[in-house]
Amino acid sequence: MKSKFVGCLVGSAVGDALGSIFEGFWVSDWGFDGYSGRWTDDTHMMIGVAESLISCGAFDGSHMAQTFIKNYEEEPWRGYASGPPQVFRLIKRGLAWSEASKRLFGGLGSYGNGAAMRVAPVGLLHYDNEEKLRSVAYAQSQITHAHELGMEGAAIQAYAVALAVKADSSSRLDPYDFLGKIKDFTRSEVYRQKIEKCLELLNEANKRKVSRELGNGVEAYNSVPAAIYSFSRNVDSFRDAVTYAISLGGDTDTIGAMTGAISGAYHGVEKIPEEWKNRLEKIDYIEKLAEELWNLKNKKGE
Ligand code: R7I
Ligand code: MG
Ligand code: MG
Repeated sequence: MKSKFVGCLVGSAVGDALGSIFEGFWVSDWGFDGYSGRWTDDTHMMIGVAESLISCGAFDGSHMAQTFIKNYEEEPWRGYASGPPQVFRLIKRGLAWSEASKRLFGGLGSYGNGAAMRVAPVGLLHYDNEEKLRSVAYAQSQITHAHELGMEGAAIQAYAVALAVKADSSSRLDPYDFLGKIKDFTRSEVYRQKIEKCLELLNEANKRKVSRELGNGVEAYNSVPAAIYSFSRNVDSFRDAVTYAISLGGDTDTIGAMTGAISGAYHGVEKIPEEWKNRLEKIDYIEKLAEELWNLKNKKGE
């Protein structure tokens, strides 16, 4: 199980670093020659989630918001979208962590995938408590993504990580069963329909059709389903799952990161290709955070 915790966070960072080579492009004829192991805001914020959970021993919204702000100010060049830095400025001006994000996008908050791309540590810490997982996934979203579709995307991604970490990878996971559980978990009609499409498309060979129907964009509902699908149709291999995810095009670093988190949680860190781990930026620190989450989980036993 510890190897699955480490595989989840390392897998997420690897997917981000690989996918960032292609972010925003339609990928048809491609390779990973440009891989440097450098990751983007997706991993930077996932690290922030893990750091805050470990340091507080549980979710603390104010502390997590301050952790995001500190990390952002140290390395603002990681490729952040426009929303989170605006929220950070509002919080620094004195708004509460739970209020600032509601000011964005006409008062509804963001439905970008920023809350889902970083949520993996929540899926690990609360893998065995569905309601706790849901409430903490929503709460960590609220710091930057108040829109219900942004929050729901994060909850579904956390739940997918939880299912993957619980599954025994020595007996093959049934993708229909996996997708069925996620469909039952979601409270959103938008996501329910997307997960139904994932089920329908499991044997679809045409990638353009897959990305057209599931989406591959920066909106949470256009990228979380694509990541869950990429894992589901490539259950047997971390390499295949992440490569497939990135080949869907669009928001490739984020779909890669979310697929990598689920697949890494399923297979464990040993199954992530060495050539991808070798060059991964700050892999020792990411592994340490995963081990600390593992220790926290066992200390709490909840
Ligand atoms: O969600 P967020 O952190 O962005 C994450 C993405 C990932 O691809 C990262 O790799 C990084 O590149 O950025 O940042 P937000 O700014 O909250 O949301 C991303 C984008 O989604 C916004 O800049 C908008 O273009 C769009 N968006 C919306 N558009 C209209 N109305 C998000 N919410 C809305 C909305 O309510
Ligand atoms: Mg990014
Ligand atoms: Mg992205």
